[in-house]
Amino acid sequence: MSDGSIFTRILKGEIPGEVVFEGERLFVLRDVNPQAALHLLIIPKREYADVVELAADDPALLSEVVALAQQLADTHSDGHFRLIFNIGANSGQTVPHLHAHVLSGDLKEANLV
Ligand code: DGP
Repeated sequence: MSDGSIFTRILKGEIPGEVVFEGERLFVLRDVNPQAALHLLIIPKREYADVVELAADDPALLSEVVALAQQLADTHSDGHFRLIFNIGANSGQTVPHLHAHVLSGDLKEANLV
């Protein structure tokens, strides 16, 4: 068993989870507790704690996250989406391995923030 985050362990197949996409530096999981018709998590393989750390270290990878979010929304939904990063436990971050929530579907009435 590795000592990676829960997301890393899913990517390695050590625990169950649906890996929707795997690229060189990013992978995508379907959220286990979906808050919208489409709820995916974009996750850098490198275990950044949060998006502030990523933006400081590798802004190009942050741009890749945004572009991938659009691609996923185009492919799996209507191209419209919310991109949410929780930063810190008091914001609701429960997994300290950076992940971008991609939420899509009919979100107008959804109280997600
Ligand atoms: P956050 O609150 O921003 O840290 O979001 C963590 C998300 O991770 C939350 O929406 C649920 C999801 N999650 C937690 N554990 C698992 C898991 O084991 N598998 C999958 N697919 N998602 C998980």
